[in-house]
Amino acid sequence: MILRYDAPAGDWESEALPIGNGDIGAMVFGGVRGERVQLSDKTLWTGGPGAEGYDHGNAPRTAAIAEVRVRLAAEGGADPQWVAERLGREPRAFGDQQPMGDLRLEFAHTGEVTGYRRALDLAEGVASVEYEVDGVAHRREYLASHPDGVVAVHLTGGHPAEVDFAYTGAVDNGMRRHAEHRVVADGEGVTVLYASATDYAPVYPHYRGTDPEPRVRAALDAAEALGWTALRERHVADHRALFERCSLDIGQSAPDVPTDRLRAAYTGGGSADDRALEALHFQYGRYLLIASSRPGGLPAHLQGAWNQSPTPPWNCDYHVNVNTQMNYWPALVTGLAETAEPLYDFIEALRAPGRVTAKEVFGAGGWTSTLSTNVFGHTGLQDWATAFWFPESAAWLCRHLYEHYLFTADLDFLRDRAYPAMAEAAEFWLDFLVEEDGRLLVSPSYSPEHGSFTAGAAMSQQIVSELLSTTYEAARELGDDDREFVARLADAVGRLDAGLRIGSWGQLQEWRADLDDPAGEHRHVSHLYALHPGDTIRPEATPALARAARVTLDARGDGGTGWSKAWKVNFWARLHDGDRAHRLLGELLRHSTLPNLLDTHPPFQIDGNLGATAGVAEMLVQSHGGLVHLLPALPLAWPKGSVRGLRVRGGHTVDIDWDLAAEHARAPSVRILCGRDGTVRVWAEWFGQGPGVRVRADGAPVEHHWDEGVLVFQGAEGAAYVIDMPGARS
Ligand code: FUC
Repeated sequence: MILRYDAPAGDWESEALPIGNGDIGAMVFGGVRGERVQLSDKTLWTGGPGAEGYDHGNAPRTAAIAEVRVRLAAEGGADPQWVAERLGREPRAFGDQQPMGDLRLEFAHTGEVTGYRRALDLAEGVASVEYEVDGVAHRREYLASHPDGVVAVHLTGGHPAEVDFAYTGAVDNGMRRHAEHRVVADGEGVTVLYASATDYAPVYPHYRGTDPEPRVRAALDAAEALGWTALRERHVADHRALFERCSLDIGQSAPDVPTDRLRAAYTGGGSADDRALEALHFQYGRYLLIASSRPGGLPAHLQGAWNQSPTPPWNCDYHVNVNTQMNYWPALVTGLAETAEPLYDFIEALRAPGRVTAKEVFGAGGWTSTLSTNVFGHTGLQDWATAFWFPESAAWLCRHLYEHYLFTADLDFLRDRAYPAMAEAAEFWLDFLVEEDGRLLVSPSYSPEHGSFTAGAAMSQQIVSELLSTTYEAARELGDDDREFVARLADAVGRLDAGLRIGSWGQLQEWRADLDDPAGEHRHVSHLYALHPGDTIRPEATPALARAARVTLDARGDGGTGWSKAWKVNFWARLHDGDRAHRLLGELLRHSTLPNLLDTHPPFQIDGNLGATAGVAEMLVQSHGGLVHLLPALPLAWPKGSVRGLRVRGGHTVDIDWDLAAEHARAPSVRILCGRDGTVRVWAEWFGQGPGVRVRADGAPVEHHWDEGVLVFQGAEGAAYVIDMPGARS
């Protein structure tokens, strides 16, 4: 699990290698005579309180909303420009995420350089550079430590002639920032330590905390006292504890070519080198999430934790009409629940400003947010006509809180963290939905970035349905004694249009009216939300809708930008079409992946990396409707393999070994480690194949029964159950 190259990086976006400790992101170039380590700190932003005119995007719109609703009801639609003129508002002091600066190391090498190698070890979380020059072997290692809050570069073979740090980001809001480096000599070399912080705090309305300078000093003092060896050991232990929870073997072997060539030679045809790239890319997604999202910090933004520009694409913000959510799709299923903590804190922090937006902009209770947000609670309006309107984003974010509960079965989390945010987001919709022909609709509604404005676009209805019904389920589970609220929820769930319609050419409709263009190839396929990340459409439970989803996906095609292809991997996996999911993964790797394996929209966006990692997990295990579904979308290109440590809803961990070409026992062998006591229901296609599915724990048979082809047994927390079919034949 190593990315490696035989030349230094020239280009930041496509070649430099990312390391990060959640807060600080560093891009390593690996230059020989001049090394550049480009640094950013996720909390450093322009805009927000302290900058001229910041108002969270709030402006009264209730009268204008009423006007738009009347037009939508009368005419069935409205032009985005016309709506934006009434409802939009140019953002004021939204701000940009800022780079912190560059650490530059100069070396007095003169001779010819030989044996150059630049690498990133995903399992250790350490980047390295080695080469020989002037008869001396040089080696540098680079890490960003979460436990010790520093970036460290360790050099052996020769001291840098000069080490320098220069700020590159600028702030307009009075935010205090501090970054400092220190050069420490030790027995075997030199260590350059670096730390940064700002006085940002995620607290409405001021978003300011304590002086950063003492925190930076303290981190550097502590790291210096530890010394390189201990610092490295602590970092690797911390990183490995997360990284090693999940492993994937699809028959890859470490190829003997640099990663950029491996990617360039990738065909998607299932060769051993192709599989090596696929497995590496899967783990790279997990690596990137660990490096860009750690407890106590901000969530991963559009570029994770990495940014070199004072005016980055889309402000390096939190787009919550798909991108931020996609960043967290792999977290739970691949055993990285901790990396989602920043998202949960972020959602929590959006409630206070989101409450003001709900009231002032929409004239409703509860809380909401729109298209995208910054770190200062910009939950209000923007003016990009074909995207700005997306009040469903808060509800979509809440899905992540409820999913955390489903995956961990942690009732305290549901009570204390998920439910309060969900219930308050639900309150917004109970106030804001409109009634038409006895059905409750979202109006105005805009299918993300595709439109046009209508009432009741499919995605809007699907998201709000999901929020209201999961909130209702949670209310019942927790015994919420606010009877009036629970009754309002139940009533709304019953009257809400579900946003699931099959249209004239067999497609799943994107809008309430049958307006879909069979030739349209728009990258957003938002109306399949109910297929993924939602779970209302399931081939076994709703076959007609699943067929319609397939028709829609076929029409939209296999193209799109990076994140769009990553989403399609997930869609096809949910349709149980492993070969098609694999084909989309291939599209992503061939056309939307840079030499350093970062996803490109273009430009670089981290969502495609993280979305694809989630998609591969979806190909191997799914868990809906109280079932663990094994290998739901295994492609022919992966006939033999194993996966360890995938998590499923219910709190269990799943390991699978498969070898579909084996003469005997073609059926995979599965191990389920139970996270809690209770009934475990398991389904796999091969169960129907032959005699004698066995379930054993500690080698002893476990009592089980069959319920319409589903294997059912009682699991005990902490016990491991092995399921196999020794009698199976090809
Ligand atoms: C959404 C997408 C765009 C881009 C932006 C950051 O608006 O539709 O393609 O990814 O986010």
